[in-house]
This record gives sequence, C-alpha cells and structure tokens, in this order.
Amino acid sequence: MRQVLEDMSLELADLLEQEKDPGLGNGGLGRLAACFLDSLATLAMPAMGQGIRYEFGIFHQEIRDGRQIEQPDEWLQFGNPWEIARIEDAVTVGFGGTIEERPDKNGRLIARWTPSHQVVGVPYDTPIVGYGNDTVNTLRLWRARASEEFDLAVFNDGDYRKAVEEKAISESISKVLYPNDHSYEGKVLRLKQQYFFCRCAIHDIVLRYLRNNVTFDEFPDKVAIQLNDTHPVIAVVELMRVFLDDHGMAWDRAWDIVHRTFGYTNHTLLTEALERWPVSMFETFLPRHLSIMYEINRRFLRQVIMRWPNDNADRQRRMSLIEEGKEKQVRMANLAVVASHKVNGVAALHSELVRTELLKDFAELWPERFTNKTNGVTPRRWLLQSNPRLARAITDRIGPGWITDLAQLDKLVPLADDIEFRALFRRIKRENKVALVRHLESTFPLGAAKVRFNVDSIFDVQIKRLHEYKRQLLKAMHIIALYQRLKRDPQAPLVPRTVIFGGKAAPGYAMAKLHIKLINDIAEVINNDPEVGDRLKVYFVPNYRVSMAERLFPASDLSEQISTAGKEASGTGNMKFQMNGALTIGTLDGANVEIREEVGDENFFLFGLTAPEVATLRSSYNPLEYIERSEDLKGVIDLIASGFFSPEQHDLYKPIVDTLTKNDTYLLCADFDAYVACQDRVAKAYLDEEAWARMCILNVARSGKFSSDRTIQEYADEIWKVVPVPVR
Ligand code: 8GP
Repeated sequence: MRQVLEDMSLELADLLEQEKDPGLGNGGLGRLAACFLDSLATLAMPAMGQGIRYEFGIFHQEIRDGRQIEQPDEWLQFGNPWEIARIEDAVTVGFGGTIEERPDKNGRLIARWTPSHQVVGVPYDTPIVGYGNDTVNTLRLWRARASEEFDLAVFNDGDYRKAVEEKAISESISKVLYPNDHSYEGKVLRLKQQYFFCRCAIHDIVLRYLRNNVTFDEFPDKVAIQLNDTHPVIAVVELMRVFLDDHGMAWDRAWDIVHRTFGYTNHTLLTEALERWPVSMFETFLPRHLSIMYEINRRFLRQVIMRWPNDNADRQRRMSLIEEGKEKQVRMANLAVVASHKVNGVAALHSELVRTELLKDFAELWPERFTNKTNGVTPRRWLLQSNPRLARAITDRIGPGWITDLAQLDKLVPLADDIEFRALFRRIKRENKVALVRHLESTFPLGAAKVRFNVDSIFDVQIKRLHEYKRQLLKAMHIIALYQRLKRDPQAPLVPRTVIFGGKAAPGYAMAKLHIKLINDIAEVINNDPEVGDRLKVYFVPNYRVSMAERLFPASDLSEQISTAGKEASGTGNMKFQMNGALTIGTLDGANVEIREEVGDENFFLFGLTAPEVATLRSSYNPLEYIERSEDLKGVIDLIASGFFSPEQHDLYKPIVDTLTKNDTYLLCADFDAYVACQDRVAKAYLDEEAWARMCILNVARSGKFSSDRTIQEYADEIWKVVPVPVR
C-alpha cells in the first residue's frame, strides 16, 4: 500500500488522516463495545454487534472564545468504503396501531398487532477482522428508510408535499445520535430508535436461528444476547412478541427461552441515567409491547409477594416494572433484571454497589443472577497501533506474544530495573510527547501553536466526557492553586507541568459547558503570564475523539482518574493510560481499585474519600467547613468568584462558586486538600526520573488484566457459554 501510494507521490499517513472517526457513540460505553468486537474476532468467537447507523454521529466540538460550539458530524459526507449495504436483508418495523385478540384453533387467544405506520430497516455490515487469525465477524448497523408501499400509497393520494415530508419523518429515525452521556432523555424519537434497531436485530437473530433449526428448543443454547445497558432492553419484549404472536408459543415456554437467552450489563449507578419511559408513550407507539410488559410485571409481582408474603406494599412498589405517580413510567432497568439470567457491573466495586444498593431488592430475590465483569480495552488499538514505538520496544524484549495474550507483559517486570530499558522508555515517551505537540500545533494554528509547550514538563492529562462527577473542576482548581503559589512567590520551586484536558459536554448540560469555559479562561491567563513562563501550561484539546485519544495516551505522564468515589462505574481511559506507561492519580473508584491492586500501592497516587466514607459524610456534609479550614481552597474559590478569569463578566462563574459553597454534590471541597497534597507527591516523584521510569514500566508490565480479551473470555465462559469457532 505504502509503495503504491509513493509511486503516486502520496503518503499513507496523510491518506489515513483523511478518514473521519465513526463517532457512533458518546463515550466509554460505546468505545467498550468497539473493544469487545475486536476481542471477539481475535478470540474467534462467533459474535455480531447490532446497532444504529447514525447519519450524524457525536457532534463535532469547536472552541470559540473558550466556549463549546457544536457542529454536525457529517462523517458520511464522502462515503464510507468499509460498509456493505445488505438490501436483501431489510426488515419492516411497525409503530402505533391496534391490537385484536382472536382464538386460535385450540381456543387460545392470539394477539394480532396491526401497526398504523411502518418503516424499513436496512442493514449495513462492517467487517470486524480478528488479529492474526482468519475470523471476520460483522458489525451490523441499521438505517431507517421509508417503505416502498408507504411511498406508493401516500404519493398516489396526490399530496406530494405531505408525502415527501412523511418520508423524511420515517428516515429521521436513524438520523442522529443523542449526544447525552449519563443522562436520560424521554424523547419519542429516542424510543423509536431503540425499538427500531431491536426489532431489526431480533428479526435477524431469529431468522438466522431458523436457517438451521426447526423448533426453538435449542434457542438459548445457540443464541446469547447481551444487553449493553438499558437502551436495547425493549428487545426482550420484542422476542416475547415474536414467540407469542408470530410463532404461537405458550407464555411459559416463551419466557423460559427469553430468560435463558438474555444477559444485562449495567454501566452506571447515576440514577439520572436510568431509563424510564412514560407508559403513555408505549400506549401510542408500542401498544402490543406495553400489554406484554404488563403481563411480565403481573407474573413477576406475584413472585415478589410469594417470596415476601408479610412485607407491606413498599417492596412491591420499589420492584415493580411500572413506577406509579402523576405520570406512570416503565423502569427499563427493572425489566432488564427480571428478564435476564445474569446481571453484571463493569468493575468489582461497581458490581458490588449494583448488588447492595442500586438493585438490592432484586439481588435478595435472585442472588445467583448478580456477577462482575471488569472492563478491559483492546491492546491492538490502544498499544500496538497507537504507540508503535513502545510496542516495538516491548516486542524486541519479550516477543510478540503479548499482542494476543496481554498477561505476557509481566515479562517486563525485571526490565524495570534495567537502566538501558528505562532510558529507552524515557526516550520513547519524549518522542511521543514531541509528536503530539507537533500534531496539536499544526492542527490548531490559533490555539495550540500559541501555547509553547514544554515537552520536559509533566504531561498531566484528563480526557473524558465532561461531567460534574468526573470532577474536571477539581483539576482546574488544582491549577489555580499552583498558579497562586507562583504568584505569591515567583521563585517558588515548581516542577513544570502541562495540563491537557479534552472532552465533550452534552449540549444541554450548562454546568459542564461552563466548566469548559472556565478551563479555557484559566489557560488564557496562565499561558500568557510571563512570570509563569514554561513552568505551567494549560490546554483544552478541541473535539476529543478516538483518533485524538490515540495520540494523547502514548504522550501522557499522569492519568487523572479523580471521580467522586462510588460514581465512576469502571473507566477504561484509566487502563489505556496505564498500558502506555502513564502513572495514575486517582480515587478508589471503578477500575482504579483493581489497577492499584495490580500495580501495587507504591506505583499509584491515591487520594480522597472512599465510597463508604462518601456515603457516611453525605448526610452531614457542609463544604463551608472545609473552605474555612483550607487557605488554598479558600484562595481558589475567591479568585474564581472575584471575576479574575472572566474580566468581561465578573459574575460569569457564580453558578460554579454557588455549587462549590452550597451544593457541592460531588464533594470537591472535601477532597481538595488531599488532592493537592497528592499532586505535590507526584511532582516530587517526577524529579527522580529513574524512579519515575521504573514505576511507569511496572505499570505497563502489570496491565495484562485490563485486556478486553480477558473480559470477553469471562463473558464467554460464565454468561454466554460460547467457545471459539476458528475458521481453520
Ligand atoms: C460508562 C461508565 O461511566 C464508565 O465508567 C465505564 O467505563 C463505561 O460505561 C463502560 O462500561 N457508562 C456510561 O457511559 C453510561 O452509563 N451511560 C449512560 C447512558 C447509560
């Protein structure tokens, strides 16, 4: 390829740069699914991904005047050569309409759903190629088209304008990804998106099964469906509907098969992210599904009563699939648990909290259902491809086995004490930093090019979606504290630092967007203060995405994983940093706990309250007590409040100051001093470059657990009962 392009005076690297990221997810949840597909193919597992082929993926983020501006992501503008439209596999999807019940020949009532309108799902297949084997799996994404019969009918009515309009409405279903991460939005179009792709996927799965089977007896042995959070949970009801209405199956048998087929993965404890659809919406768009859900609920509540005959109605109210109230709602997480034979969280701590808090009642009823599957990331993308220098160095020393068996990285442990290998590691890290800076400077001539980065400083990096629980604001406050130290005493010793942020805020999340503005305003002041020089730099990378992440992880020294304990389900960026030889500063949250266990306490910068401490503190928490006690903290908040960073509008950051002082839900004030003190330990450690390199190498060496190959093997063994099917 390289040769052919050279003959045409083109560079492969330049060509690869042209390709747009398929940004078909929001953050960690979607990216995890992509890593899983890579691992499934590499492990030769017969598996398929199902989803929506959004015409517009996650918005493109621009930063203007320090603020986030959203632009449409036209990723299909120049076509997409990696997909194949399978027009012959199109599926019709109905909405609305009426249900009739008629007795069948045995006198049993069979429901007949006649939808009031239909759209067509057309699958687009992207091949997913295994590493070093002959497996090619499929990612099947569905696009919504108006149905041809529909076209004919409305166009013949003579109202051309209306017909075109309705066609556009049908096709709007797969138009755009909802850009919310961790927040629930009860929009009709979103419910339609969910049903649309679940209907298509279930149709596809059943059809494929029936190619080789006559009865459904073996369905759960041949098919496993994993629900990636609650967004596809309607698939449970759709499979029930297909069994009951299309195949005349009896309820108990249908339910038994469904139950043995589905597994459910929970990805967050934040209650604002838990999906609850208004019953009225189901009545309008999915009336048959609503009646099936009511029956599932009726039978389920009978079980609850039998198990706890003497409990008052409280438990039933908590566990019911239907939340009573002014507006009745269907609780999709409850439905997922009732329907699935296994329920898992995504890191040990998270799974424990799912079991003992979020879904406590259900875990009491069905303890055997609840398990953990700690997340992982694919080392092919996140080390081999993104960090070729380090990958080569590793392969030179221990051979290429690590690429498909990441546990082999532990062979690097002795090399942490090898002075030559440490020198090599440091050289590679520096080269990666230089390459990152070059890229940023050429991509952002008006932004990064003006910063004058110092590649010998600590590259201190926080890249993830903007969310209050992830506490980008805490990092920003640390920067202000360092700045005030320098201003108090310009000669103060300060280990040079470059703080890099990246991440998108949901367009409707005003507070998160204000945090972006504050970070950029802080950067403006600090980067242009001659007294600071190159000892402290701050940069917010616009439009953080996978292709940018691939350049950032290899160039990082310090990984910021500073969420309020108990809030980050797992994190996967934390694993990518570790694999690329960055050290973590973090709380005991999500997979940080397990990363620390692997690398050892002495190779991890721990600070902050633990999840149980957070829970205890909550009831009595008053941020003012912490502010009074800490001069640093008070100084930081006063400076923000003074309008120092927003001279054009002095009260711009009042919402942030008010939150910190009155409504500090994520306990920034409580953790601030510990965080700053821990950062001082980081800075001190960085000064001893030999010891630092040693720690970094040990982090890489002990990242084997966090391969998504390990995670997928666990899902395969313990939930899906699936074994590899090698092509040869
Ligand atoms: C994310 C978690 O926040 C993150 O810790 C974890 O690593 C990742 O999932 C993969 O498991 N969760 C979500 O993105 C999420 O729950 N989104 C809400 C819309 C459900």
